[in-house]
Amino acid sequence: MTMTAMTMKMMRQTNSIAAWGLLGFFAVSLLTFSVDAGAHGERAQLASMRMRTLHWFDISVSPTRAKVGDTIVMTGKFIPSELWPEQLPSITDTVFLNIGTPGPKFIRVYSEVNGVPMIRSTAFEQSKVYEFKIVVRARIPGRYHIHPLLNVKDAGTLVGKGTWVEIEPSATAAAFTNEVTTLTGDTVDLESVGLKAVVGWHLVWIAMGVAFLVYWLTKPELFIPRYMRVRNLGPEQANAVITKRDFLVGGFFFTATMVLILGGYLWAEHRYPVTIPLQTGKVKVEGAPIPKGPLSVAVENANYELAGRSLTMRMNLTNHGDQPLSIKEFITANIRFLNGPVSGARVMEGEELVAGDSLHPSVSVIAPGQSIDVVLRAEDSLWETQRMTGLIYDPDSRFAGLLFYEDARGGRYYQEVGGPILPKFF
Ligand SMILES: [Cu+2]
Repeated sequence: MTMTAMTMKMMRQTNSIAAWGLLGFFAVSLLTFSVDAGAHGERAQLASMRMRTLHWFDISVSPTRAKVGDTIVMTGKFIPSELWPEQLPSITDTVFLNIGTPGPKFIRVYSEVNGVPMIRSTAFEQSKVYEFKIVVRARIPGRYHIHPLLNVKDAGTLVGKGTWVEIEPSATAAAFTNEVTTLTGDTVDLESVGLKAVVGWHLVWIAMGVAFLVYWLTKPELFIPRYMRVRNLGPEQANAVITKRDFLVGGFFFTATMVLILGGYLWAEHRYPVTIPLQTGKVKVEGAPIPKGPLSVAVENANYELAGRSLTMRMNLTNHGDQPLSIKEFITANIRFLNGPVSGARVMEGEELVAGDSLHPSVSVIAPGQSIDVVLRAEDSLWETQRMTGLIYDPDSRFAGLLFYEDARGGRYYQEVGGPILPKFF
């Protein structure tokens, strides 16, 4: 078998594998969408990535019912994990705070982290608390699942917990406007500014492209006959397949393209004489220390029980304070495991991924001065429905989460706990 034949065969095989893969992908997507039309991929992210990248908490969206043109505010906090996966580009490099919505259903009016406006990218430190605020205005009616998210350079998008928001048409049913005053003092509506130019240029380039294709595709000989002719004529005669007319038409398209680009540039310069480039620098934002309180935690080991849908952590807790500390909550991968009923916790109306009575510590209250071994079990079907079972396929099996506890005066503390994890199959 010659080299070419082998390659051809391999290509055919690769193609068929790719084709089957693609078919399978579509089938699975169809199935997924028909089963759960609401979700949009947040569960598809690796379990380990959801557990060990960002701990989002205290996320609140208000109001969750609004009209077109109304302002909606999302607030919350996050802590970049100390156990950030080694293979994932770090959040300490470049990151941008954003909001995840299904299409341009909102406009982002303002965003900040720890009081610093987040118009540009920034960098975050691991194990620091960051409090964010994102202000959006509703643009198109509908019911949307919106998430806070961080775009980490080279790592991709890491999403926080989603909230359903319902947007109704405005009372007057007037079209949505987004007016801003430019630095030169003009007031423009960003919904329509420059739209004619965008449409116009698209039409020009579509016309150019179609004309170019029509010329070449309507020639009597396409690729294979031309290839045969070149082969018959011999390589030194290959130029003969290009006629003088082909040459002229090619030259015309080349010149027209250059003239259009230059013309467009000059026209834009004339139309908008004062412009500044898009800003790309980074801003600096200080992280706040984690309010750990007087509790020190030493994780000994952890198991993930497949059948029991539970994570069991064994840890030594020492209370250095003068107040008893009671364990309240464990958050990982945006899932809240509460020690007690949902009614007793700070839960937002309609909040998702909250499992009441799902955190079972062997000891709930750590007395002042006490140092004790505690077995903490976080157990709920959410492990399964949120596809956290993928944890066991991780070549670097470790977990991380936030442990919340309170003192008798209502002081609220938390810290990150994490470490290696072993799956248990029976
Ligand atoms: Cu969502």
